[in-house]
Amino acid sequence: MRLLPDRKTLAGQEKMRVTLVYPSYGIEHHSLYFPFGLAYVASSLLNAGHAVKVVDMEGDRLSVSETVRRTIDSSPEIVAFGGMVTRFRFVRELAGLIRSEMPDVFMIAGNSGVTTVPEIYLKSCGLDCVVLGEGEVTSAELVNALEEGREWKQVPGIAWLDDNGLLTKSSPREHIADLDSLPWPAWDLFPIENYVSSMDHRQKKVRHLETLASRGCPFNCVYCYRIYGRNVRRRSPESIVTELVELVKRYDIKYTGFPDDLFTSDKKFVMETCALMKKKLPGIGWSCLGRVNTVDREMLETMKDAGCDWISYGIESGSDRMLQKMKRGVTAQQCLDAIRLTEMVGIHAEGSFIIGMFDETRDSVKQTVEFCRKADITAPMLFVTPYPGTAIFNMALDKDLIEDVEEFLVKMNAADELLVNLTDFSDSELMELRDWAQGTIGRSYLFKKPFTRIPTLLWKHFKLHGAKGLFHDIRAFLTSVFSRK
Ligand code: B12
Ligand code: SF4
Repeated sequence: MRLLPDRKTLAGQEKMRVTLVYPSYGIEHHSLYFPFGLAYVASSLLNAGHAVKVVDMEGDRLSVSETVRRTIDSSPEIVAFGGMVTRFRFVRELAGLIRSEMPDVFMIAGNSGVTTVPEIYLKSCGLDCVVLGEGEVTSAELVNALEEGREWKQVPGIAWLDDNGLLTKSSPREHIADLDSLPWPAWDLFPIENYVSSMDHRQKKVRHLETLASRGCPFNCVYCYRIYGRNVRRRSPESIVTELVELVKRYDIKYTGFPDDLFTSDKKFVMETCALMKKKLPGIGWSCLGRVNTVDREMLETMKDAGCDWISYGIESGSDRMLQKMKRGVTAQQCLDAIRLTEMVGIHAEGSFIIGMFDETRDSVKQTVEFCRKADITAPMLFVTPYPGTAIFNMALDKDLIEDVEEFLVKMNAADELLVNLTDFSDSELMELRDWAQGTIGRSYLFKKPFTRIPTLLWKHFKLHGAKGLFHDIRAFLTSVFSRK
């Protein structure tokens, strides 16, 4: 095992030089997603008096070698990686290259992936330690301990490999009780203009930047991992809106949103936040993630009135049996009612769907297709993927469905590929079923209002992919129409 360098050499300096590295999303895409987690960690380190730099592979669209070069050029004493679990392969590659150039640099990482499979990150990426869970307080205490030459292993909320290569954890870190006490994310350390001016998640070109209003979700869906736990902590509406007003002032944003686990988990909170948004942020549109059993007409009307024009609901399946398997705690009828209600008050309702849960059958997939027809929505249908930390990850491990977890992490991307088959179908059967379901949902949506929806879709694709992409899309579309099963 590699011996850690003598950390005492880091002691006695005024500030630690920390370089935060944000790995790439991994696939070609038109939107850029601001790394709130890393930006919160950055502001917390700045507050603690450290010299923080950011190398943003995603935001600056850097190659691996350019990311490594910029990291080394920033002459860091500590390199800290962020990015969600799907970016593991980049962390591994970048960490290896940086380590070979800077053998003594102290390397850490944090995020939901690291928190759920710390041993793999530590071993494969050669990290000195990882930060588990919420990173703001832990990272500041860790860097302070390094700066002062204190025993960093006593900092709560971290994990490392002992001399025998065994995973060792310090005492757990308590959740941050008062989210209002956190400094705002350090937006300006990142190439913020690239994020603000990129397409938003609706594929619209509007100046946008989101803000985090709450952490945690009280529900228990088996395919979901909640780094912030079930106990929901919310910022005060004043704190949220003050930050948004600042974003409008600084970056001239016209659109925002809340990438919380679940923005609509509490009606009173939503109503109060909306009231303040309406007063202080006239003309600013926004979107959020919702759950069908947490919204009602009064709440949706208030949201609409405060600028909300888009809500994404995790519907996942049109089969009550599958919804129960997923421990969704809602029925397909509730999903349908919420989508109709949302559209009725004038907010666009988006649904997300997954295919390939344990015990999925042709019938359950047909029910999902039928659900989309009734709800008159279309959405990408992703394969159920057992992300680390979820109940289905443990079930998949118990059934020996994931042979090599590290390889699984390396292959992860945006769940449009089948990585682990949890069903009784063969891989090819499941992929065919997905293509059939996706095609049928798309066609039934387009042909319901062909004169408006088909040109809108073509225009959107032309904007996204240019003429060549458009031609490719039309060909794929015609092929799917003429090969109906
Ligand atoms: C917004 C979001 C997205 C955005 C992109 C966000 C981004 N910047 O990359 C979009 C919509 C594109 C997206 C896509 C996907 N996402 Co997503 N996403 C989220 C969501 C809702 C919010 C993320 C966020 O900003 N959180 C707020 C910040 C403050 O929290 P944080 O990032 O966790 O950071 C804290 C700690 O993790 C830690 N930390 C983070 N980084 C670092 C770095 C250091 C150095 C340290 C010390 C600490 C630290 O400290 C931070 C502050 O406390 C989370 C759920 C959630 N609420 O976290 C899911 C989540 C991260 N996504 C998830 C998944 C599965 C996906 C997809 C694979 C979905 C899919 N099926 O396609 C894709 C992956 C795409 C890809 N190729 O990477 C899972 C990850 C599961 C797991 N086990 O890791 C989550 C947790 C959702 C869930 N509940 O299951 N996602
Ligand atoms: S999928 Fe949504 S509602 Fe279910 S546990 Fe995760 S965040 Fe909560």
